Amino acid sequence: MCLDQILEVRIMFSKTFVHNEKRVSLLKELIRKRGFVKVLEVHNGLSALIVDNFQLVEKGRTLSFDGLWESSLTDSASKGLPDIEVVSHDSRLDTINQILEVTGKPMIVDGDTGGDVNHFEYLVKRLIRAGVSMVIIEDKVFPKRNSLVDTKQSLEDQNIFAEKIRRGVQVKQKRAFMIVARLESLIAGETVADALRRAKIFLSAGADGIMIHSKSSTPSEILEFAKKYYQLPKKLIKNKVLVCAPTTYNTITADELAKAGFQVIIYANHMLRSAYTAMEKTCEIILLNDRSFEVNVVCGPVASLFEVTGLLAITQKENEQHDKSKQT
Ligand code: SPV
Ligand code: MG
Repeated sequence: MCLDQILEVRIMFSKTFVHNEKRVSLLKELIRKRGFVKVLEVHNGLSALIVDNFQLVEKGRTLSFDGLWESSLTDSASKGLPDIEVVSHDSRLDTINQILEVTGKPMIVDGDTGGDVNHFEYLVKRLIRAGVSMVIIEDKVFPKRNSLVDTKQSLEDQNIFAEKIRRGVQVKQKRAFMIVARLESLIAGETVADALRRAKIFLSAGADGIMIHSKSSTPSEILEFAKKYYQLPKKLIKNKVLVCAPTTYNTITADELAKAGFQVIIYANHMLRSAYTAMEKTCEIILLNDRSFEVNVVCGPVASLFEVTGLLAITQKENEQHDKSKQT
């Protein structure tokens, strides 16, 4: 789609309050209703407000993201730290709560390895209490390394990981909260067959779905996985969700991924990557020109920040109040 086809960009700053109990089940309801959901990465209150509010009206259709991805990579990077599980669950929950406080869309949390089984039980309870809809944990050894970095990746023992899933499922009971097992076989240089074998084990342990991850530049291996996944016994995959994060294989569209059977499509790091580039450009332009005039082209007006954070609405009310008191 090209930008000149876009008829209208709407930013709706409706801060609707969503009760946590209701919010947990929002994602499951959306998947049931729409068939698949598009989820974008957020890393703080502001990035989340943008994704939560952004709407495009194109050819009479309203386009928007369905949910928020709280990424370990971008949460860590926002704190100036590497994506190696060095950011504690407490610190992650600070970011998660910051985002949930100002938004209304369902959230998927990147739970890294989940820690050990006991840590994972606590994490599940804390995420449900916070209002999160889904946690995805990856079958790597703690402390994991980001999947896109060029290093040796160590897969967790399948039985240890299956036990982690089982214990998480016991804690969440029958709630709409989802626990998804992320397969890192392809990241670790293993085969699609290995990923499928692990998928069967983790689904049997009660996982609500599978995320197949890949850092290939083409979608062929995740498409092959999806095809074979849907040949697994029906009772194993009934009511389960299939998830992917098309970061490196990003020429495939969400529609094409949905047709291949993916119900959750995660754009995993794009809000922070684009902000990073804009911020570097800002440093460059101010230094080169010895003033900030030239940087206006990459900076939005401060009024955008006033509006998105609710300051405009507050001053409007205050001004109305002031006018009323002047009249009386
Ligand atoms: C993240 O966003 O932190 C992820 C996806 O886990 S990836 O960076 O591809 O590992
Ligand atoms: Mg991560």
